[in-house]
Amino acid sequence: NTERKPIRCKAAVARKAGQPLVIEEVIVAPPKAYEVRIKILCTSLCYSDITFWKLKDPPGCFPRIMGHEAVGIVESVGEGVDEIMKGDYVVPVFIADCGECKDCKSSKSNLCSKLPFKVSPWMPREETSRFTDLKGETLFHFLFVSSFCEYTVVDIAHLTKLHPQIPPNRACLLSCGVSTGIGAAWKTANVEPGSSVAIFGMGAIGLAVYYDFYWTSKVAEGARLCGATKIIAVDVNPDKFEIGKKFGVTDFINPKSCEDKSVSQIICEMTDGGADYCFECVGMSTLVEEAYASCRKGWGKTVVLGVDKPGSQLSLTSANVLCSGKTLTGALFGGLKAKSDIPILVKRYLDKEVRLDDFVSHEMKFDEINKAFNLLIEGKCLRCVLWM
Ligand code: CXF
Ligand code: ZN
Repeated sequence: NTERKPIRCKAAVARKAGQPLVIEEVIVAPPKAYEVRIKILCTSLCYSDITFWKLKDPPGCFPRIMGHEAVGIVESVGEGVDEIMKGDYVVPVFIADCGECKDCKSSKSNLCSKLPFKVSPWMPREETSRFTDLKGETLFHFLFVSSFCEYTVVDIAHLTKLHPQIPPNRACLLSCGVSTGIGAAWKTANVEPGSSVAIFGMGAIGLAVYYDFYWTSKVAEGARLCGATKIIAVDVNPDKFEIGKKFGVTDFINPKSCEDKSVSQIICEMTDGGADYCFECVGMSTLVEEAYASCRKGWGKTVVLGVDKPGSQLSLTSANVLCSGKTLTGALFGGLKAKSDIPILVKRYLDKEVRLDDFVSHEMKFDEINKAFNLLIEGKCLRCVLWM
């Protein structure tokens, strides 16, 4: 029995920025108050893992155990934990849902103010690490999840219990990217059937956004679609276009072959004045500006989902903002409230409405994690699931 004892197990440690992860043994401390230690079953890669793994500044966050899309089984619980038990099937999420603060109690926010989101190298509540290497050196956490390890410690506010019927290699997708995309269309934009949507960037997040658009339309029985529906995908990688069609994209724009026109000009022409909803899924400020320019005056809404470098700035003229009547918003986790919305997505998956299967382009063993990193960097992979 490992309960309340340190566990020695295998991890993929990011020792230095941009350097291949090192598979090594580490020590995982038992959970403290309001924490849970979980045995990871599957973890998948999200582009944010790459973004922060590459990042040299701020210094001091390495060696680190990265990974934040995962699913696992509770191995032991700390003091004060009563909502979750040993043996529970759980999904960790990088934002908290404490259920008690003003934000968590409101249906209008998913930004917990008791345990606010930050890119921290520690646990959220008791700001220390639960990981050490075999030499006794501290290993830092990542996004309050750190799933590139056989065991990890997660705060209860960051865990959602799952229906046991969803398989682990699908459930892990709900931990970040796919939920973010679906949530952005469903909760943040509230896309109506018949609207036009432009999606900038076609990683897993982009595909989830437009997939959700189809899903919304399907629920409305397509009766109100009236043929005005457009789902425009913008991406510089033409390989993504074929995949996009599988998910229902109606039009493609490759910015590299636009010649004398800008992407926003083309979108405004295609949609007779601009798309109803634009989603920036890459994390590039110039693309946010382009997305904002592509949404319709009066009611257009642009949702920022991509993660740009820290400090990256947007440039918009205030006259344009004043006169356009457009909305620009961001959404962490697509505006979803983890504890209440993930179970809804699970039910929709089990009811065969949300087809998570289509997002999994690769599956491999945890030990092959560096191969998975390379696939994602090269844009050859949508979601790669790693089995522990
Ligand atoms: C991101 C969201 C923005 C900050 C870093 C983490 N989430 C997950 O990929
Ligand atoms: Zn992510």
